[in-house]
Amino acid sequence: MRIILISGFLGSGKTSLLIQMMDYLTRQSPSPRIVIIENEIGSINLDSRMLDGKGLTMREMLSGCICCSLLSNLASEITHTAQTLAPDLLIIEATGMANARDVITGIHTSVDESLYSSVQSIVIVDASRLPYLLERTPRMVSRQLEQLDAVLLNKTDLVLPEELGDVRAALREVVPDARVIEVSAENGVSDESWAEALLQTETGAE
Ligand SMILES: Nc1nc2c(ncn2[C@@H]2O[C@H](COP(=O)(O)OP(=O)(O)OP(=O)(O)O)[C@@H](O)[C@H]2O)c(=O)[nH]1
Ligand SMILES: [Mg+2]
Repeated sequence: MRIILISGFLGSGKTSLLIQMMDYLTRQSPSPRIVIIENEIGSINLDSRMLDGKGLTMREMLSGCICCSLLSNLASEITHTAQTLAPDLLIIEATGMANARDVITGIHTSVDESLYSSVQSIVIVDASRLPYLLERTPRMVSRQLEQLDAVLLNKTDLVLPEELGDVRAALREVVPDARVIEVSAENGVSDESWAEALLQTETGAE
């Protein structure tokens, strides 16, 4: 079982992108065995009816944040999912509060490593708000970008082409070596972008 963690600021587009990722994955393999853990009550909700019949199962953890109060529940949920459903892929959408590093450290320390093959971290960044957030809460931004395999720089449709270079450069200052993929959930994400975002690399425990 491979695990993908999707995190990023409140409203950055996690659920919108997750829905499109499901569409991509179901086109790649017609009945993928995927379980989604939603730790979100967001503006766009994943409707379990959208997932029925596609080999997708959703589990919700809505009473707190998986990076802190629900971290041990997350570990039990992952363990239970692996032992009962044994999907090929487990995707976790974290709350806007969560730092990928905390969640991943929790998984590495509390879930038996024989139950999963890798943990990938994809962080969603809202391109239209990044300059503001970097000015107001730079430490929070860098905390959120601490442990990742790819950044999806989303909402590029809201940024003027002449301003996108500055946003890109500002992001690069925080994560110089990260794999950054520029996307817009609004305009649709290309298969090439998904292939690049989902390239298998593993985020190790630190
Ligand atoms: N213009 C534009 N709007 C977007 C894009 N992606 C998401 N949105 C909008 O941004 C809002 C938040 O999107 P969500 O997908 O719910 O974001 P989220 O990160 O899951 O939000 P929370 O779960 O509340 O943290 C919605 O109104 C989306 O329609 C994008 O690429 N461009
Ligand atoms: Mg959401």
